[in-house]
Amino acid sequence: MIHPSYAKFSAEQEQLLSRPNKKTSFYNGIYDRYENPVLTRGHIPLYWRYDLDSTTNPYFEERLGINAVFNAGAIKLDGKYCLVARVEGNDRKSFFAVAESDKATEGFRFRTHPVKMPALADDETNIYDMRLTRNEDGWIYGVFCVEKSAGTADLSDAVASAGIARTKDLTTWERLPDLKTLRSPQQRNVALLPEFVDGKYAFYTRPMDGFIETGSGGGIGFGLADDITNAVIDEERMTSIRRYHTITESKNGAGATPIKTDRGWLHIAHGVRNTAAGLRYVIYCFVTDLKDPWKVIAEPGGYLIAPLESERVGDVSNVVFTNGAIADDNGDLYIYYASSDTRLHVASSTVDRLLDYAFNTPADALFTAKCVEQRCELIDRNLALLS
Ligand code: M1P
Repeated sequence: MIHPSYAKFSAEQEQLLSRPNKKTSFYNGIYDRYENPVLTRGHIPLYWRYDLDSTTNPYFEERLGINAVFNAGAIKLDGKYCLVARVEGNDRKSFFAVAESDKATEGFRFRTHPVKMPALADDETNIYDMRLTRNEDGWIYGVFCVEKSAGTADLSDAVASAGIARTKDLTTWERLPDLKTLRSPQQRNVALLPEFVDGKYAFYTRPMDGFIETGSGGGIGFGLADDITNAVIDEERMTSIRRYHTITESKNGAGATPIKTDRGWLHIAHGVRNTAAGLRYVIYCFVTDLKDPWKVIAEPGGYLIAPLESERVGDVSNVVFTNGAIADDNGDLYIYYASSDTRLHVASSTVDRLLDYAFNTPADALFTAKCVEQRCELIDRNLALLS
């Protein structure tokens, strides 16, 4: 018999799932923020968490709790906005789950089951942060982080690599061998380009010496693989690089799968700097050349999105992170970003607006004196206009 509490909690959840989402008063002319997150742990179906049977669960206790729902890959499929979210159980293990909606900013509901991603080995401890790419070979690819223990005395020492799987419907996945990067020991934040480059599969990578520290990894890399069923990258060329005293000083990484525009590949990535309060993650933007997609042709200084107000607090505070965005055919753009490794939000803009931002925002001048010159030039032009 179904526990009597189920009806009450189910009705409460329905209110959450069906609530409308409005733009906030936040303004910068570049994008809009929304009042509510689009996915939280409260969106997870009750039947994933509770044993609904009152005989086996008389106290209606949560049996398999969910800690957080965040970093989601995004794609439009059969007219629906689809998110492949990182769902983290109370046991700290992450898995993927598809939530979909007819609208980009509200109404997301999870499919009946999480993704049963085939594992390649018994020691794959954790998988997370999928980037979704509709590739010109006809498949939808998911590229994600696969984490294993390094097997050393330090239990937090782990090894990260880029897992690859493909699908047509986001439910059934064919797992392919992990990406091999011959010159980088570890990888995270890898994204596949929708188009071939020189007839090869093109990946944005993030070379890392260790699990947390990128070490000699200088930024976001780019490499080509002949065969997706045995993807091997030899040389990684640098694209957007880390720089001293910028938002990417500690590390950076590809975010949403790059979006093709008339002016270049639009990237919405993340940058990390260290502070006395720990790492601070922000989202930034750059554009690469259509023909030579490793060449950065525009990179505005500073961040596009930084953690704001309640976004600043969560399991890993002071973090915004994106691995999914959807550009509609009419040019509307939705950036799905998570805050503090806890919940998922949306920001809306248009491709044209972001390109205007990318090409017309001054690059980071790198030195205070030059940054002041940059600002005074803006002030003087405005004062002349105002006088
Ligand atoms: O905790 C913040 C983020 O840390 C990692 O990103 P990066 O590899 O750039 O440090 C990822 O684990 C990401 O999922 C997480 O949001």
